[in-house]
Amino acid sequence: DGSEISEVEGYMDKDVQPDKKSELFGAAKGRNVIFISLESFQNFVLDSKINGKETTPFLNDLKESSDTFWFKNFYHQTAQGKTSDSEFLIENSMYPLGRGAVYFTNAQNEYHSLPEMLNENDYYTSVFHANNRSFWNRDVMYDNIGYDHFYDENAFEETPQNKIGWGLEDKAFFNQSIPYLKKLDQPFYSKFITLTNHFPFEMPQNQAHVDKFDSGSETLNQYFQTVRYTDEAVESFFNKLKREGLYENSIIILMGDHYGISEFHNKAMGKFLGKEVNGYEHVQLQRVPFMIHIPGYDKGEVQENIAGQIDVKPTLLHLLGIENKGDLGFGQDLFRKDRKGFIALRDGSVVGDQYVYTDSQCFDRKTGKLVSDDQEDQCKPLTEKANKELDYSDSIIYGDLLRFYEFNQIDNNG
Ligand code: GP9
Ligand code: MN
Repeated sequence: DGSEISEVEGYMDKDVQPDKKSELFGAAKGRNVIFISLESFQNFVLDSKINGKETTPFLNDLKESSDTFWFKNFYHQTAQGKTSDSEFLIENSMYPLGRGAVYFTNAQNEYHSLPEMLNENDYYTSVFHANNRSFWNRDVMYDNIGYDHFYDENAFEETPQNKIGWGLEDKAFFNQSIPYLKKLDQPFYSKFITLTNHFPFEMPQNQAHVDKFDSGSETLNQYFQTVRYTDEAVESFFNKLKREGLYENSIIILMGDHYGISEFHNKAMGKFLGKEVNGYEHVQLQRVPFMIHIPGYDKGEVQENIAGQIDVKPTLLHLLGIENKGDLGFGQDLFRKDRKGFIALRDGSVVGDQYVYTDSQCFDRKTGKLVSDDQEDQCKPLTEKANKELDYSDSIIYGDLLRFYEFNQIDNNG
C-alpha cells in the first residue's frame, strides 16, 4: 500500500532533501553529457608508478585540471550486480540489493530514472557498450528506464586484431563510437562502458606500456597494464572529441564502477601499498575515480569530502540546471555544504566524516586508528543511519513502491 512510501517521503523531506541546490546549479546547463564508466578502476592506481613510470598519466593530469572537480574520497556502493549495480545507482540514486542483481530481479519495477528525466528535458539518451545486449539484463532494464538507444556489440566491428580479454578493446570501442556520437541529436546524454580493464586483466605484451607489478598475484601484476590501456583509450577519446567539435559543449564525467582487485589479493595489495590491508585499508580501497570535467569552467578543484555513487544523479541534474523537486532518491548534490555525512557500502561498511565502520570495527577516518573498545559505539550513530536508509531503499525495490508515488511534474521554464 502507500503507507510505507509516505514514511520514506517524510525521511526524504527531512534528512535528504535531494532537491536542495548548491552554487553550481546550472553550471553545465544545456551541455551534452558524456559519462564514462571505467571498468574495475580503483583509486589506488592514480599517481602510482611501476618501475618509475606513471600508470595513469592522462587521468593524473585530468584530475588536477582547472576544468575538473576530482572527488578523491568517492566510494563505489555496488554488490553482486557489479557494473549493473553501479549503473543502477547512477540512474536511480537508490541502492542496489545486498544479494543478487537488481537489474535481473527488479527490472520491471516502476522507476523515475535519469534517462527518463533527461528525456523530459529534451536530451537524447544512449548507452555504448560492446557486449551482448542481454548481459546483466540490460536490454530489459534500459528499455524500462527510458534510454533511447543501446549501441551494443552489434554496433561495433570486432576482429581478432582488436579483441582483448572480454571483447572489443577500449581504443577501438571509443574510435568506433565517434561516428555514431557525431550523428546524435544534441543535447545528448551518452554513457560509455569500457571493458578492457576487466578480470583477468589480459594484455598482449606488445601493447603494454607499463611493466607488470611484481607480487605473488598475477592478477594484480597485470592490472596495472590494463588500467594503463584504458587510460590511453580515454586520452585518445578526448582528443577525438576535441577534433570533432564535441568537447567544448559537453560535460564529461568519469567514474570507476567497482573494485577490480578483490580481497583474495590482499597480500599482494599489501606489498603494493607498503602496509597490511586491515579492515580500514580494505574500505579505503573501495574508493574509485570520480571526475567531473567541464571544459572552459576553470574553477575546478580537488574535493576532499566523502562521496558515493548514490550522489551522482542529483549532482548531475543540478549541474545541468534540471529541477528534481519531488524526485525520490537517497543521494545529495555533492557540492552542497550540509550533506548528511555518511556513505553506506553494500557490504555493511559505513564511511562517515570522522569514522569508518567495517566488520564490527570502528576506525578514525583520518588516522586509520582503531577507536578503542570503550568508545566503540562512536560508529553506532553512523551504522544506524546507514541501515535505516538501506532498509528504505530495499523496501522500495522489493515492494515496487514507486508505483504509489506521485512524481511532481516540474516546468523548468516556469
Ligand atoms: C559486462 C561488463 C562487465 O557487460 O559490464 O561486467 P562486470 O563483470 O564488471 O559486472
Ligand atoms: Mn564492471
